[in-house]
Amino acid sequence: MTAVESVQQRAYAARWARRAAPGARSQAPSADRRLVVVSNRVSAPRGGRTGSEGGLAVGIRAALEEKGGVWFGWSGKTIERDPGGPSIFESGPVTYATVDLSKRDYEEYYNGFANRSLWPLFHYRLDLADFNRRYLAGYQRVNSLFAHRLVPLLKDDDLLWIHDYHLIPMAEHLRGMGCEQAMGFFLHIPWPAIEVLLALPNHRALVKSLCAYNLIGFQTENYRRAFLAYLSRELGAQIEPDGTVLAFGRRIRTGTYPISIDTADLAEAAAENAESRQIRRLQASIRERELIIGVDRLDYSKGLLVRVQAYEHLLRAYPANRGRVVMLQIAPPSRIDVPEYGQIRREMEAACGALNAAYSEFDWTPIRYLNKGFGRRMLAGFYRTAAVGLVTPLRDGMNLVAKEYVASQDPENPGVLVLSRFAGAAEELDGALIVNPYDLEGVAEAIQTALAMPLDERRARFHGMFERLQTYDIHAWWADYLSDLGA
Ligand code: GDG
Repeated sequence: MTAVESVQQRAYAARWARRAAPGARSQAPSADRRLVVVSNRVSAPRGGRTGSEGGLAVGIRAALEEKGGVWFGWSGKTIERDPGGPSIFESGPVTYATVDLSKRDYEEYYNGFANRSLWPLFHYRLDLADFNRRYLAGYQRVNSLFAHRLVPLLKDDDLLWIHDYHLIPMAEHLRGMGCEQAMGFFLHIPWPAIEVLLALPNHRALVKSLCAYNLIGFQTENYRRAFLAYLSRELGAQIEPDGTVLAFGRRIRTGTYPISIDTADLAEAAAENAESRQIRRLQASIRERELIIGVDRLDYSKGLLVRVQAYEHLLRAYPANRGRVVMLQIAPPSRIDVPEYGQIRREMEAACGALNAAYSEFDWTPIRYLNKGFGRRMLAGFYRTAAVGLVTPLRDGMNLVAKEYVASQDPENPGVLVLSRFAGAAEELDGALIVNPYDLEGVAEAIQTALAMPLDERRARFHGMFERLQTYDIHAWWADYLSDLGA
């Protein structure tokens, strides 16, 4: 273990110990304050839950349903005219407040600065980043619009929790309008190394706007340190040993809060679903073969192409696997109006088509590539059926699929997780086979190791990881964050 790794392990161990202490959650000083969550998309439960919402939405909903409060953000609708006030919808203890976006705002803020400037940059894809100033203007305009629409809904002692890269400047706009509430920000994606961030033309202004928050949360220690390194090197900010920063005349706290999943719920869903009609159909279709599973939004950060290439290498280097393994790659389309996503879609179709053309037999197809999504419970059953979970992002803030795969396993006969070292989850899931996704042969070797791993070792690796996910689940995640924000 390196020095950095051991510091990270100690930080996580302390957090888990804190979480495990009896009554820890109820001591949160934020307990009696109203929670106001702001995220780009709000997933209001009209007509019931779809079962297909992503990790961020599940985490936020878990907090709001337990604590009550307001969830504010974009409705997901675009309109021709300028957007009006928020639409309000109450459901149980949660008030949903959503605004529509004009087509221009959607283009410049969402498709533009968020998904063509910040997303590629923060995932180290400078080759794909477009720093068009029109996008930046749209980003500031929508953050200002959100702030103006939110202010009338706020009370003085609300706790505001703002999520992700779409909304970094939100607090600065709110502060400019006189809001003095405690405001926290959580970054779901990586914080990049200094030299990468410097490529952003407005990096200083963006970091300055982050400093309007009271607490900035990161997924891993690495990202938090990269942020502190920028502050200290580029701005000469003073960093206290506990991670508190003095910058732009403000005192800001930073912390690491690795997002998690509803472990118990998912484990139960996977066990219940193991005998369902669909899972039996899946099992019947693969017969006695071993299943390797990948589940990802169709995004260039997820390392989908290298995964197909590594799988091809497995079939070439270890030909005994031909006819004996099947790979199931589920990749629902994502951000379809952004051109780079059309490109990855075409590349994946070509790569999977070529692989199947080269290796298929009359009674065996090596890869099943599904360009659509499934319900959460069904996914849990898929994970449980798979002997190997293959998660190979080139960069990923956390990666919840890795955690979901582990939580869904049969404890008596668990599968093996093969996980990229560049996923935030790799800092926690030490029972996985950790791989470098750029090393195709290494990934193929790891899959081979996973397929051949004895039951005892699979169990031992699974139990350690499952225990962590039980202790530090999605409830611990939000309770931990809000307790620090309210402190
Ligand atoms: C961002 C960060 C961070 C996927 N396909 C289906 C489906 N999914 C669900 C998965 C998982 C979620 O979507 C994806 O979460 P990830 O964490 O893997 O990735 P991002 O969407 O990129 O999320 C990431 C996360 O925020 C949370 O902080 O971990 O690093 O990039 O829950 O299961 N769900 C259903 N059907 C599908 O076909 N129901």
